[in-house]
Amino acid sequence: MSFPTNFLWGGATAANQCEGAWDVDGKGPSISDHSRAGSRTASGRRVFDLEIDTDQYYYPSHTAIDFYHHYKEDIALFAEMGYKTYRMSVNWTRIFPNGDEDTPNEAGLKFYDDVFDECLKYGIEPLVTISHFELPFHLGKTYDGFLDKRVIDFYERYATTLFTRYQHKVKYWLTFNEINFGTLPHGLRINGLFNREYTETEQYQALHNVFLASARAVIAGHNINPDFKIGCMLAYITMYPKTCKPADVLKTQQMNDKLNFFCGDVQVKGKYPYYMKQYFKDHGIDFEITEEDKALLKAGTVDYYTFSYYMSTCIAADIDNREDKSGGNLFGGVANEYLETSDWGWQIDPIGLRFTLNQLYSRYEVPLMVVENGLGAFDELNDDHTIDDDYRIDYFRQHIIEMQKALDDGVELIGYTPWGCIDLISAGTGEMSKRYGFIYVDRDDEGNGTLARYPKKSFYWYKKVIESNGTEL
Ligand code: BGP
Repeated sequence: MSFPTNFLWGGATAANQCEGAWDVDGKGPSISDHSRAGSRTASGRRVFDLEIDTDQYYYPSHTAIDFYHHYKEDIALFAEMGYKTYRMSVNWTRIFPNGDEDTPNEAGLKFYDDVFDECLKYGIEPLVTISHFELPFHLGKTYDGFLDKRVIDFYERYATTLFTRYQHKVKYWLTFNEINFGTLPHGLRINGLFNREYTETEQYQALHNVFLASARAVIAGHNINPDFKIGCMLAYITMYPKTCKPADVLKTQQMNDKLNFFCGDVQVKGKYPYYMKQYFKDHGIDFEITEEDKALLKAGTVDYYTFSYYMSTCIAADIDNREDKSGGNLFGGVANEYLETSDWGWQIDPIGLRFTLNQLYSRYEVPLMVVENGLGAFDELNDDHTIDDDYRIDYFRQHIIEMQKALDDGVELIGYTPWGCIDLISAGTGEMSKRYGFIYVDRDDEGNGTLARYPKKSFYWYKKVIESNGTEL
């Protein structure tokens, strides 16, 4: 079987990692604008630090690749590749600079009108993430983010503003990027928890409020335009038992439930799963879930499920999987001897994508979309401005073959938007040199460079893939 004729081939970015222009046209600071590429760790990797008590804003995200002023050129290149869809995010702080204003910033709204018009001019369907690591800094600093229920109202107002304004331009929406990331200690900032230490109860209370915000947005969106397709988005890190020891298998199931399935279960099935209720009991986690909340979660379930897929990991019963990160990822886990890793230690596992697509479809039976997948690598710019990224082509080829097989398995997969389709700032490290794109951007980790865009070898390869609807790989 080949890819369906209306398959949504495209690419993905996020505002905070590409737009730059952090304070232009009335934009306020987001949590990303308070982040900077930090010091290098012992392994040579950078970590992304959050600076709370300073007015100093840092490269990279405040300038990034200046998509704000290059969007026409960039979208023209996406169109040249034949994109059917472009996944992007709206920067909350362009629309509500502090997050708690009564009225939106017209200049911010106008910018996205222009971006969407540019996409539609080429027949590219925008796929919009409403919140992708761009929480207004003020909401974190003053309210402790989603820990405060008023922030649910602010989010709903923001989402409703977008739905109303763009109802004739955008059909596909995602409420929160990688919502499950907010359950990890280093992910708390995305929900605005960064002023102090927070108890586990508070962390789950904040996440609960994010679920409620998402559900309210789904309901509001469908009221404004019943044709809207509103989805969830999770970071999915496929987990295998390290060995066939039953204890390893059981541990894998437990970690998988908590880290991969939990948020999707709430957003697709509309209720908390039994294993989390038990986890809360066992750990003395006690926050209020009212009858009204339960009804809201039920009424605000998503239309489709999307996820990022970069790697798999292995879980063992007798070690602290969260501490051991030899599997190369943020969820923890140990190395898989059968897999190779990227330059950043992420385990490359195309077959794991087929496995995951089947796992998710059998659980949810809603349309699926892979909205992030890709290889962060060091690219070399040749003298003639070409880039021979055969390793990236190889990575995508293998993943697309497995998606094809998942379609053959009967999975309803409706789209594929590789991550960082144009080089941008890494969310995890703040580096520019961790490049994912089909398009090279002349800019380095220190912010030097002309910002010129150069198609890589993979650009022409992906164009052919889309043209042939996935048959020429
Ligand atoms: C996901 C995020 C993206 C993106 C990607 C790659 O977690 O949704 O924003 O950045 O991962 O990660 P990194 O940039 O750390 O390589």
